[in-house]
Amino acid sequence: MKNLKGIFSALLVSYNEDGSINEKGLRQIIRHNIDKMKVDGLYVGGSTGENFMLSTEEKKQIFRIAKDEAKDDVALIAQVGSVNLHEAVELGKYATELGYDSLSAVTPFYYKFSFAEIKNYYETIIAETGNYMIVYSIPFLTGVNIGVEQFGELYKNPKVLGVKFTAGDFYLLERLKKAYPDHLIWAGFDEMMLPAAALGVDGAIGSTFNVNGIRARQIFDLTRAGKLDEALRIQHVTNDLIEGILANGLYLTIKELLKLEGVDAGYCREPMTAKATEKQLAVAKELKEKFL
Ligand code: MN9
Repeated sequence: MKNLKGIFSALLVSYNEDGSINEKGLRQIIRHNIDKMKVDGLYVGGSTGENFMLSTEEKKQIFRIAKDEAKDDVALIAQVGSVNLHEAVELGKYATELGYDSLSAVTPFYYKFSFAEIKNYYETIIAETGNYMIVYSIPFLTGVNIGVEQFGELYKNPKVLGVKFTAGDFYLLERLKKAYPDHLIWAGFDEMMLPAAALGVDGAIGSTFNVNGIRARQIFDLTRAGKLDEALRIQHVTNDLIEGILANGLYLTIKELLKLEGVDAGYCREPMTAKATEKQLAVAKELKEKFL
């Protein structure tokens, strides 16, 4: 298995204006991440890929294109989680056959599933695919909170490598690192990378690395090396950029920034607003000039 530590872009997907996948654009985004942002890997099919608005076939198409373009250049994680467990298993088998280094699955959302149900969901995907699993915990979107002991329950399965931790609960993060030092944690909020790295996370998975991957690596490495002043200086610049991106529309703005870098990042997928307004384009240009 490839090394799964380090800096992973949560891969953006290029869509045409009608919402269909723009394969050429997607390939360009992948190349940009590997060749220019120098990421260690790609997290495919996550929130940033606008995955939860896609059909099963479209999700497979993206896994296929990403593997075909990235080949063995970087590590690949396939997010296959779905409220439809049958779909998650089908996608998990598909990505495993394609050669993805690990699967990841969002905690099942919408219904208030019990922990026993959540555990069964992960056990089923692992048993059916035989691949590794990274729990994708993102309570602010799913409403699902998993505690320290519950993580321990999930970690009893040796295939569970760790968690993509998209939360600002640094007490929980620290308790997890202490309780399960052999399990990996990937930080999920780019704007909080420094404190997460200070607490010993093993890597980070983020949307903004598609355009800000070089600074992200600097923050991570400097923090791990104990050079906190320097790391904080770069986190400040990064967060000025992220603040601008969030205020202007998250994925849409990152796509416009990529376009200004010559990457055909396309449109967003409805129900998200597909196309940037003139005002949003102007803000993206300002951000590009200031930060990229
Ligand atoms: O995968 C991303 N989470 C979401 C992680 O997009 C929901 C993050 O990279 C954030 O986009 C980023 C901005 O808040 O930290």
